[in-house]
Amino acid sequence: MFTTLLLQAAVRPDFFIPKNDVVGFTFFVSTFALLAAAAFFLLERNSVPEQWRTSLTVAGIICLIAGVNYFYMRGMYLESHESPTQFRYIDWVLTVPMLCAQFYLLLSSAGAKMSSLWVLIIGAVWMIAFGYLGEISGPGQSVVWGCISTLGYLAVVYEVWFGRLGKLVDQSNSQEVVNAFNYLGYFIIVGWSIYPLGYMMQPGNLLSGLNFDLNLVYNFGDVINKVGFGFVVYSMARSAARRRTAAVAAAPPAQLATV
Ligand SMILES: *C/C=C(C)/C=C/C=C(C)/C=C/C1=C(C)CCCC1(C)C
Repeated sequence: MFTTLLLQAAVRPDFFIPKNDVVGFTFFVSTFALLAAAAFFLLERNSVPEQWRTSLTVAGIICLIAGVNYFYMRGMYLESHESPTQFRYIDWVLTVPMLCAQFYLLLSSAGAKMSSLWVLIIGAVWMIAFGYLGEISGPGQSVVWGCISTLGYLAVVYEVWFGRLGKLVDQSNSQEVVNAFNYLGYFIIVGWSIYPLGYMMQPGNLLSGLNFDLNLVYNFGDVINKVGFGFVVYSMARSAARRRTAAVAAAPPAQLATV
């Protein structure tokens, strides 16, 4: 495997990133950031309380899928300098529903319903499917598809902040679950809004005048959101573990069973 990589590097000039290719460089950096994060979350899995492990595994797999996908996107981009649109949307259609599942996993022991998970997944798939149509439809139509896509985005935001999930988290008695849920909720409002900005930089769309490569925006957004989501889960899980240790140390033996 490694020798094949070295051989490829030797015979294929496009394997190297030309100087001044900023976009190519962000494909490269994103690949390694995502793969490193995947390794970290998966290796740390057993260092957090049991209740958080599935969430951490899911975070690791999200980064792994995206990291492998970025490896291919990087290659395609360096060879053709075209946007690897199909690859990107295939990645999103897998990983965004998995990011949505993180909300459900956090609250599943508190009684979250499968139907909430379906609202999130259908909203996310809707958003991505119509966004894809907008990216392949050519200038002139991408604004309309973008608006239709945004309805799916709003459905996800609504379900998390104002729908059943948002109400359920108010009743949770774990400070870490509440914090994790709120941070992830901010990620979908602030972090995810990076993507429509990138989308609007397409020719014929609202921000095309900026003359900015949308890949730069998407590459940045993917690392922030995928690694960020995992990091929120990881740090809240660690804080739950610390609080538990402190409680065990402070409690007289007879109370241990209730900690
Ligand atoms: C890891 C990948 C993530 C979190 C991707 C998220 C993608 C979006 C939030 C995309 C949103 C879009 C709109 C809201 C309208 C225009 C089309 C999209 C698909 C770029």
